[in-house]
Amino acid sequence: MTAARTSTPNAAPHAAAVDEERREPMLRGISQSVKDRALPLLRPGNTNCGGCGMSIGLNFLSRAIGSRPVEMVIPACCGIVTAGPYPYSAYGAPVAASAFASAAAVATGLAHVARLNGEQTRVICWAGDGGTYDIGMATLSAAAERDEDILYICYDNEIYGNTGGQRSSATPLGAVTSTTPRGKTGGKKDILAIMAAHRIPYAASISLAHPADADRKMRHALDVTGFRFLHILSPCPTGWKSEPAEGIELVRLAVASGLYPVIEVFGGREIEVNVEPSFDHGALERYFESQGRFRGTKDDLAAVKTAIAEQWDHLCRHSKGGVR
Ligand SMILES: Cc1ncc(C[n+]2csc(CCOP(=O)(O)OP(=O)(O)O)c2C)c(N)n1
Ligand code: SF4
Ligand SMILES: [Mg+2]
Repeated sequence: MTAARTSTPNAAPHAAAVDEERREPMLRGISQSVKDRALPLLRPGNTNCGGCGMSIGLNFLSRAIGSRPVEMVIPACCGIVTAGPYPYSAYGAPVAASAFASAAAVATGLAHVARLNGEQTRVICWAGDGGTYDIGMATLSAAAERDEDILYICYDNEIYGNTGGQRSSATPLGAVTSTTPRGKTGGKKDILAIMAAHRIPYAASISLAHPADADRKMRHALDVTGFRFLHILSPCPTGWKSEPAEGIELVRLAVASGLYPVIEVFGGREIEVNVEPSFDHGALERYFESQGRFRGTKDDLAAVKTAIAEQWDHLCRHSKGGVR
């Protein structure tokens, strides 16, 4: 558990501090303080690279959380390095650092303790694609199947970023990583479909290029009870070999080309498409050309287009038809 560091030197009056401790007894003296809640979730001093999509995602989440009390569980991804060294933390909320395999199980425990204490705390897992698609899948699937009252958010940079950029099962076709030096030969797992297949109350994909849609979904996911899953395509300039300033534009191109469907799934069955792509071939080309990880893999574009067409054929046949 990393302690939430207050950045103001003025100590709160003793009585108020004791009172606060009483309200969040399980966290003892390291509870989220009223002062912390007024600060953003991601505070200055964090270790994220410039242009990291995860930073943007955390800032979106911060706005959606507002004054709700939250606790976060973060496995061993870039997101836990973000906090900085113990006992300091760049997070404006209490964070439990978990092993990869147990993030959803740890979050389950925290959610049950909060309920037993009669607290309104919302428990959020914040995990990378390696921790979600691969290493944490067993406990994630189990928590979803039990419909635990947790919000699981996967920021997907499509690699094991923290350990030097190895491929994960979220790495897309053609991407060069440190373990796929000639480009990955297979495509991504469809994580949203996998999670929706657990018939959870809510699953959605978030586009960092569509802030209003993202905010609506994050607020909804924080409000609903039961297991909620959000997926964020998260540009990683370091691993994608892209310009730090172009992250949002890359997401916009991924959405416009149909590569990244922006959808939500209710109860595992009801699909709504939130942003209609233009299926512009130019957008797909620019998405690939702007990232060094796709350099020399242009031949894969035809295969990518086929995969996009197949996915949208499926989505159109199963969605309610309306685009918000
Ligand atoms: C069980 C286990 N296996 C491997 C590792 C080594 N490891 C640390 S971070 C990491 C990559 C994490 O990738 P991801 O979850 O996508 O997060 P990112 O670093 O990309 O933010 C790995 C493999 C570990 N800490 N624990
Ligand atoms: S390696 Fe990528 S995901 Fe990790 S902090 Fe840097 S930009 Fe963000
Ligand atoms: Mg990753």
